[in-house]
Amino acid sequence: TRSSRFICSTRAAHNEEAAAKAAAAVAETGAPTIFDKIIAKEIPSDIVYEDENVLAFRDTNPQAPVHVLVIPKFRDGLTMLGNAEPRHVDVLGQLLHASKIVAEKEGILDGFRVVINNGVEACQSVYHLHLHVVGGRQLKWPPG
Ligand code: TR5
Repeated sequence: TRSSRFICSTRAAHNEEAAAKAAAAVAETGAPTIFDKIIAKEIPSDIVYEDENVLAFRDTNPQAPVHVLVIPKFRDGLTMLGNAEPRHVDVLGQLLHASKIVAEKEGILDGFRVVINNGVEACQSVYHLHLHVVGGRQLKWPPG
């Protein structure tokens, strides 16, 4: 296995392999994720923006002063960007546009980053497509 599996989480090393396998399995099956409960408002979240198709809420483990997740309300097979199909083009555009609205609302239009982690090797941990909108500090490049 690649060392990247060891840097995605703070879990003990002996759990890493199992965690990676579980994540990959969820990506395959499309099992419900924690984001379904956030969308259903069964779990509270700090919502920044919402419309018919998109929900944006603050990440509970922020990596910058502003760190908001933008997700489709209807996953429709979009566990990850790598599963995108032509039918998803509209919602993909809506997610990007919502990211701009979030940046505007948060006052970071002068400098922000939109990130999609796709798959185990990119440290994706929730298999419901989400865009990270990050900013509010000087961001470094390249990312890790
Ligand atoms: O690693 P990827 O790209 O999959 O990003 C998943 C993100 O979801 C991480 O940045 C987590 O910090 C974030 N996350 C995980 C949970 C959660 C959350 N953000 C808001 N609220 C959350 N709840 C209630 N539960 C989580 N497990």
